[in-house]
Amino acid sequence: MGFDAATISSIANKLRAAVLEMTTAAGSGHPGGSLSAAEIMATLFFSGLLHYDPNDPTWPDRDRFILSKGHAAPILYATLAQIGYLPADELCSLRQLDSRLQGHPDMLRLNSVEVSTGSLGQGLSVAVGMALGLEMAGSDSRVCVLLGDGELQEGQIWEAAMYASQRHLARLVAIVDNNNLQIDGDIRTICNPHSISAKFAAFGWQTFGADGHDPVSLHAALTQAFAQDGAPAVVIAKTTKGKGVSFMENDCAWHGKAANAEQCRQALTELSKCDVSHIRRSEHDAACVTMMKHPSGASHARGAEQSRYPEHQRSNPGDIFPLRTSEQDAVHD
Ligand SMILES: Cc1ncc(C[n+]2csc(CCOP(=O)(O)OP(=O)(O)O)c2C)c(N)n1
Ligand SMILES: [Mg+2]
Repeated sequence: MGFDAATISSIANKLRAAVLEMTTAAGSGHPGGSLSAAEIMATLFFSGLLHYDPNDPTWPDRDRFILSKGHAAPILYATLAQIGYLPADELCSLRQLDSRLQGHPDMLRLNSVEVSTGSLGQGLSVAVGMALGLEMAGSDSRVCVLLGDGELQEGQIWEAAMYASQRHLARLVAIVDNNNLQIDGDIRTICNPHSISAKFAAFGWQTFGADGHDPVSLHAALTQAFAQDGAPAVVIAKTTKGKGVSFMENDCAWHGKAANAEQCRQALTELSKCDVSHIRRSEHDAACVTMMKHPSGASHARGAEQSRYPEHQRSNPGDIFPLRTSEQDAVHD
């Protein structure tokens, strides 16, 4: 799997469409910070940067990914479905009682989730421990962790950052989704973490900047970060919260609120210019998601821990949604 910017943009928008549909179907969830991370996730997972086995999420030599901003679970689940670790139609079960796809990632329900997250600030500490453990075991695996910029207000982040450089954890790479919004406003007016790169540099990290919606920029920064020797690295990706949906962009009202069916239709149309006529209303006024139904018609068992979804029932990479879009640019740090 090599890097191709157009493919990454296309996959990012498929992931966005999945985020919108699953949160609308659930009637709740976190679209804003999921949409801002779409290119980050697509570039990490679908350009050959992260090493993993699409047939085995527990492959011992895999690189580890931790979604420290666990409220963005929808973009993680969409990515896992795109890899083939989840059947696409399971995405419809987001936030349902006994679903494997809880509102925040649960490693006890889903073996492709490395760490349960949702309590902000903890993911980097877990990543540091994981990177140290892997190094001590003689492993070459990397540990990547995605942080929110509001999350950087947690003191635990900086304890972990300090210890990572103390231990020269060069195979640890953090990415900050720098959308400049948190749950209830602009990070700069609530508790300003800027300059993010100067802070990480002061803690002994190698720092890189990227336009978080430009796969070329992201891929270049991540490649440099992955090549670091002797120190952990952070990529500060400038993004727009709600990216790709005009009425969600830069509006923290969409941090933790799902679109209704009509808004979802509009969003999908904006995203893809694709035919959304096959998205139908459910009884609950949710946009449910015929295009997420798996071609095999196979259903998934809810509630029980499942092993890896059988290969013959998986959708092919690039198959989740018939979407395509071009993307523009981003903002700040
Ligand atoms: C320890 C903790 N405090 C508060 C929350 C509630 N909360 C969930 S998301 C969020 C804002 C996060 O902002 P940011 O990290 O910038 O995320 P993004 O903009 O990427 O969605 C808050 C305060 C939480 N999940 N954990
Ligand atoms: Mg933010």
